[in-house]
Amino acid sequence: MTTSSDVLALLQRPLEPTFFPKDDGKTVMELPERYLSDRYRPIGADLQSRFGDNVDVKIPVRDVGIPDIAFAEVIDRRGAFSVFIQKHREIAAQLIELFLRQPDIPSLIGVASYCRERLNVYLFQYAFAVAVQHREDTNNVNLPSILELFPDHFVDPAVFPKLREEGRVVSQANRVAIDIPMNYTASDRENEQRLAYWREDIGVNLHHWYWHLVYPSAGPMAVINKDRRGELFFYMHQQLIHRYNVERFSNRLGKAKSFHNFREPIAEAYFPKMVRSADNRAYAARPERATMKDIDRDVEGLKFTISEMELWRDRIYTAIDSGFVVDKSGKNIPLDGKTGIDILANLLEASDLSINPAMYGNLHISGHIAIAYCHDPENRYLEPFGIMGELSTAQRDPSFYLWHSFVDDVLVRHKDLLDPYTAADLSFPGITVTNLNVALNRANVVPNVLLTYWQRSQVDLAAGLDFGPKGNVFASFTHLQHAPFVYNIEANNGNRSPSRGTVRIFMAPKTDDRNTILKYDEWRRYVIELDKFVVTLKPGANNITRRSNQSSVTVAYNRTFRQIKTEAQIPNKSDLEQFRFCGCGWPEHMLLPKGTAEGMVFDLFVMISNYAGDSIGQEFDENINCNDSHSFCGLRDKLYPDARSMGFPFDRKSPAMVHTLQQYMAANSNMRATDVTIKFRNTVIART
Ligand code: CUO
Repeated sequence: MTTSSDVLALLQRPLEPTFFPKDDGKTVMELPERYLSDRYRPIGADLQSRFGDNVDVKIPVRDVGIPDIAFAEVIDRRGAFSVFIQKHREIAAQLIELFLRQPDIPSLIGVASYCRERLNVYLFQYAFAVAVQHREDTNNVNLPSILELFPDHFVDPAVFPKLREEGRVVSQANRVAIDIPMNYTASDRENEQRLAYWREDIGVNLHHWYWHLVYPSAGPMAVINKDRRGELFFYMHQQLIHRYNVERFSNRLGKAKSFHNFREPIAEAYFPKMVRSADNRAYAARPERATMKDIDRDVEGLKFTISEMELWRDRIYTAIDSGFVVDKSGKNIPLDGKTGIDILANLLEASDLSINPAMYGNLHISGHIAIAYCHDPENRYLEPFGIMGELSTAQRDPSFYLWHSFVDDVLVRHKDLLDPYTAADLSFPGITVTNLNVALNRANVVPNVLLTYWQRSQVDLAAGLDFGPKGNVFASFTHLQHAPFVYNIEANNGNRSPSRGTVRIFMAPKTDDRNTILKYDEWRRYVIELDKFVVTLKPGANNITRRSNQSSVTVAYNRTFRQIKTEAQIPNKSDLEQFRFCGCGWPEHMLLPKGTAEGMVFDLFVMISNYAGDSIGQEFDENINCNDSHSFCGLRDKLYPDARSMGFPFDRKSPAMVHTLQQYMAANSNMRATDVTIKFRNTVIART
């Protein structure tokens, strides 16, 4: 096990040279002279004495020889990097492999130090973080948040000069937080701007980045071949789309259109106003009605046509409609109700697990790429990719939701061909949910009314300000928040012995943006998961209470926004555990949709399913080791902790005679729903 300070030192201030003092000047990495870059090697002795004195900790870096990293040096050190670009993805995979191969920590630090001085800054940070996340001997490392490494990917760049000024001019005790404005990408003339608070939320984008870091699409098999990976790609992104559409209804906007006609102009513009800090170049903007074009860019090795994308799309439709895919050897592989979605999602994404890339291509990633380069498909203007080309920024752009609605529609086409669940799948003999309500976590409240509002929070961005000030500099930002609440579920167990079951809690709006009642089959496409947990019901009456912040979907605020901290800064060991690499999970502050000022009505649905059908024969404690966000992120090094298909029971069509949720629930006493109103109060409350 590492002490982690060496690993952390490599993950701070990515644009500063490795020998430059870290931890506010207290730590210095002592590099073998031949590891210094060409610029600094001739003046190595001078640098070591300038920066090596007056520090508390010197970390000697082992000379492990000169690793062959020519394969990775082809990406410009300060240029753009994205795992959506196949060439970049392959290079990252090779680099991850190199880091994983190192027999011990000193060798890892040695090789990584050499790479850090020479390789693309984003590539290095990504590959090193994936390796640290997946190595046994580094799994105690509390990785810094990507927000603090690359704040340029997450916040308005206009704040950086102000943060630098505050940090340089004002002493630590007198510094004030610099405000990141809420609305800076468009005015209210643009309807899509009503959703900017959601798309540009820092936590939402961090979650997406972490999810793909935990579930890379390329790399060594040990890293990518995780239990039900494809299915989780489908389900997590489907939930993003459901949540986004529900949020649109809250803001009186219709659902995002599915982008299935690749020749159609993209109605929505997006002007990101973001700047890559590595080279100070702006991300390209996309005007209204831009179209995807054939991509032919030598520099990234990208070459494909829209016709090819159409061909892949149509082959995937054919596979779904005929119920099987064709593997590399020409064999038909059936798409059954259990593994079909996993196979399809992996080939549509496409991850390295695709069953036949030659046949089904690389559809989802090509969509990201074609949109991201629609301003410069042939590199005529030497422009790098736009906002859709990168995991940490893609969700800011309205086009993300058009594209992923298409991806979701394709996969739902398969789901809709499966037989409805049987009575045996859905029922839980002897179990009746007799009552259900939610209430705010405070005295004298009206049940089934939930509350949302704006909250102002702060985050320390000092660690990401390369060559920036010492100490902390805080930025404040405003985000959606909800008042904490509690679910109260009463269930009767008519059996003679205790029964184990899984409580599944979902919510979906009763009406769309125009106040039209949603029929059951549409309603199903807006269901958002709120929580899932296992209970044991004793014979007779049971009262189950569950707090909203225990959700299996979310991670707590301090985990989404955790700061770089070393063991020395966190004396309490259990706190350190908390700060481990657990960034994956929907941000807690976004658990609920915004609702409306007058109150928006939702169906809150609860089902207690029979554990006999849920169990995968693996126990886990949801309260330890980042296990609490398993719905979207699974469990580290374990099986996905639910045998049912993800999204159960709403992932499949119901029998044709079902038109309402009430009809759907009628035969199942283990289900219950209640109306819940979400009221939005347009006030800003500071986080205490
Ligand atoms: Cu996460 Cu397209 O897969 O953005």
